[in-house]
Amino acid sequence: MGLRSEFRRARRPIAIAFLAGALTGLGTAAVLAVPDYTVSQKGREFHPGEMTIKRGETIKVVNDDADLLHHAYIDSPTFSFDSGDQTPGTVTPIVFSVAGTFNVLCAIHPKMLLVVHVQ
Ligand SMILES: [Cu+2]
Repeated sequence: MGLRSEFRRARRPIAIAFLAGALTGLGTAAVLAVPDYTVSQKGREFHPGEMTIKRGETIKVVNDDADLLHHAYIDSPTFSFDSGDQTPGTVTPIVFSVAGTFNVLCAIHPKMLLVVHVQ
């Protein structure tokens, strides 16, 4: 017991506080670097109905209907996707890894259409 143990005890909380600050900083940088593309499913429509992004970017499809189930899918020769059932409030990220123009459709509401241009 002496100076050395007092020093150790005091030092640990400072290290944890520093780490928390560093992680928060990283989180902010990641948010700034990645564009946030969000499409809302509401009233049996996608909002917006058309979007242009770059290859590798992600669109988050959000079921904003309070009482409707949706089911987003893409069926094209170069890129396919199937969300399964999207209950109200569900956020479905779709990563577009292939360039081209893709129709995102809803398996439950045939008139729902989101056109995505991937550059
Ligand atoms: Cu739908």
